[in-house]
Amino acid sequence: MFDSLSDKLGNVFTKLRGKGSLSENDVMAVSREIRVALLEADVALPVVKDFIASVKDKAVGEKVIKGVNPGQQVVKIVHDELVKMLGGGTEADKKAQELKLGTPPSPYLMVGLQGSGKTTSTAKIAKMLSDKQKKKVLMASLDVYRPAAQEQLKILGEQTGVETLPVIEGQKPVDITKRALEEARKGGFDIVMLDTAGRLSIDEDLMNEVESVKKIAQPVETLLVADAMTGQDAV
Ligand SMILES: Nc1nc2c(ncn2[C@@H]2O[C@H](COP(=O)(O)OP(=O)(O)OP(=O)(O)O)[C@@H](O)[C@H]2O)c(=O)[nH]1
Ligand SMILES: [Mg+2]
Repeated sequence: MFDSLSDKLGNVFTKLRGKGSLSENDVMAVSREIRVALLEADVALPVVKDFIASVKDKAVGEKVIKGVNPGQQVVKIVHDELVKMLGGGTEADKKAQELKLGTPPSPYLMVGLQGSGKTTSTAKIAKMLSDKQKKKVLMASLDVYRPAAQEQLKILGEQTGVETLPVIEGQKPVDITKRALEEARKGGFDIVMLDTAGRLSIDEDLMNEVESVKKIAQPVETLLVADAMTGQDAV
C-alpha cells in the first residue's frame, strides 16, 4: 500500500521538478494526482480534502509560482504537509496522544478483533512503559477461550521482563480481572494491563463479558488494537 503510494507521489514529483516555471493550472493538476494517489491508498476522504486544500493554499501563492524553483517548492510544501498529517502535530496533540496514568494501579483494557495483535501490543506497550517511563506493570490475560493464550502472554512477559499474573486454570475472565486488580494493588504496580480475548461485535456473549470486565476494572485507557492493513473498515 505504501509502496504504491510512494511510487505515485514519486511520479508526480518527478514531473514537477523538471519545470522551470509553474502555473496555477499546474498546481491544480498536481493536486488532482495527489488526491487520486491518496484515495487509492485508502486515506479517508475528509483527510484528503483537508490535505489538498492546505497544499493548494500554500502552493498557489505568488511567491511560489514566481519563485526561482517552483517545482521544488511545491514538493517541499507537500512533504511538510504529509509530515504534519502523519502526526508531527502540535505539543497539545502530542499531549493528547500520551497514555493516561490515573492513581495506581491504572487499569488498561486491550480490545479488538481476533488476531489483530492485542497480546503482542500488550507486551510491547508494557515494555515501553516499564523501560522508558519506569513504570511497574502487571499483565493479565483474560483469554480463557483460545488454547495457550494465557501461556502466550506469560512467555512474552518473560521475554520482555514484565510481570504477568499467575494463571489459575478454569478461572473466568471477570474473576481474573478482580484478581489482577487485587494483585496490582498489593504489589504496588503502577499499571495493570488486561489482555482480552479476540471477539466479533456480533458475538453477544463475548461482548457482554467485555462489558462486565470494563465495569469492574474501570480502565483509564481502553485501547482498540486494529490491523493497519484493514484500512478504513477498522473504524
Ligand atoms: N507483522 C506484524 N505481525 C504482528 C504484529 N502484531 C502482532 N503480529 C502477529 O499477529 C499474530 C496475532 O497476534 P496476537 O498478538 O496474538 O493477536 P491477538 O489479537 O492477541 O489474537 P487473539 O488473542 O487470538 O484474538 C501473531 O502471529 C503476531 O506475531 C505487528 O505489529 N506486525
Ligand atoms: Mg491474544
